[in-house]
Amino acid sequence: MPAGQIVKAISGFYYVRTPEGEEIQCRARGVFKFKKKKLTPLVGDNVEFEMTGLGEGVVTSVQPRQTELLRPPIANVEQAVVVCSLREPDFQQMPVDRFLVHGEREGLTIVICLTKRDLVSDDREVEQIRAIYEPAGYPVLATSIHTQVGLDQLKEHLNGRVSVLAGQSGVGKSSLLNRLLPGYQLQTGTVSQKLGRGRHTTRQVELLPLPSGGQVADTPGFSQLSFQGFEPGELSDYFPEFAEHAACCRFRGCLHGNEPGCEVREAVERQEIHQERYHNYLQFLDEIKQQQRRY
Ligand SMILES: Nc1nc2c(ncn2[C@@H]2O[C@H](COP(=O)(O)OP(=O)(O)OP(=O)(O)O)[C@@H](O)[C@H]2O)c(=O)[nH]1
Ligand SMILES: [Mg+2]
Ligand SMILES: [Zn+2]
Repeated sequence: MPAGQIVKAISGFYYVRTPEGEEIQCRARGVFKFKKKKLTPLVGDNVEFEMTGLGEGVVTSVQPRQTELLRPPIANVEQAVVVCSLREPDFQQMPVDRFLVHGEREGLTIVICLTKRDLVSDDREVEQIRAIYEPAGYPVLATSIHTQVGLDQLKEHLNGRVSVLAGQSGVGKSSLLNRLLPGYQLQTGTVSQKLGRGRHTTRQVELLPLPSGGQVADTPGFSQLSFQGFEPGELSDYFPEFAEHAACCRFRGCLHGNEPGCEVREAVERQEIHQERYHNYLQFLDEIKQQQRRY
C-alpha cells in the first residue's frame, strides 16, 4: 500500500506527500485507534493510503507517533519554537510557560523566539527574559524581519530538524517563515490596534520543507492551553530548573507548595529559581487540582 506523510490538513482533507514528492488529497476512512485512544490524523503523521482517483485517495492507517501536540495539532515534531512578540502584542510570560509545560511533557527540544525586536529600543527587556529562561536551559533568540537580526540563529536551530512554530496570533510566525523559506509567500495579517492581538490569519497547520534539510510547520495562533489529563505530581517534571532541587525535598511526592523541607521553595527564596516561574508553577498546579475536583 502506498505511504506518505500528511503535510497539510484543511476541513476534512489530508494532503499526503509521498516519498516521490507527489501530493495526494485524501479523506480519512473510519476511525483510527492507537493505544486504545480514538485518533484523528494529524499533520506530521506517517500514513498509508489507497488511491481512489487521480491525485485522490483515502488514508487507511496511521503509524504510531513519536510526539503529539494537540495545540497546535501536529505529530512527530522533535522541536518547538515558542514564538512571542516583544511588542504588538506585548510579551507575556504566562502563555509561554504554559506551552513549555506541554512541550516538555512531549519531550520536545524547545527554543524561545522573541519577535519584533525592532519595536523595542534597547536590549534590557530581552535580557530580562533571558534571565528567566536560560537558567532553565532554553535558548532565547530575539528576531526582527525588518532588521534581519536573529534570523540566521533561528535558521541554525531549525536546520535539519522537524520543528513547529507555536504562539499566539499576530506574533509573526508566518512572517518569520517567509524570510526563512525562499519561494513561499505565506499570508500574514496585521495586529488589531484596538484589541492588541492578531486576527488569526493562518487557518491551517502546514509542514514545509527547509532548503537546508528538515521541516518546519506554520500553525494558527492559539490562546489558552489547559492542563486537562495532567496529574499534580508530574507538573514539576516539566520545569527543568526545578529538578536538582526537587531531588532534595524532604518528602517524596513533594508538590513544592507549603510542604516543610521543600528545597524548590528554598531555591526560589535564594533566587536560584526565578520567582515568576515558580509563581506560574503554583498557578498551574492549582488549575490541575481544581480540574481533578471537578471530575
Ligand atoms: N515590527 C515588526 N512587525 C512584525 C515582525 N514580524 C511580524 N510582524 C508583523 O506582525 C503582524 C502579524 O504577523 P503574522 O506573521 O501574520 O503573525 P502570525 O503569528 O503568523 O499570526 P497568525 O497566523 O494569526 O497566528 C504582521 O503585521 C507582520 O508584519 C517584526 O519582526 N517586526
Ligand atoms: Mg500566521
Ligand atoms: Zn518540594
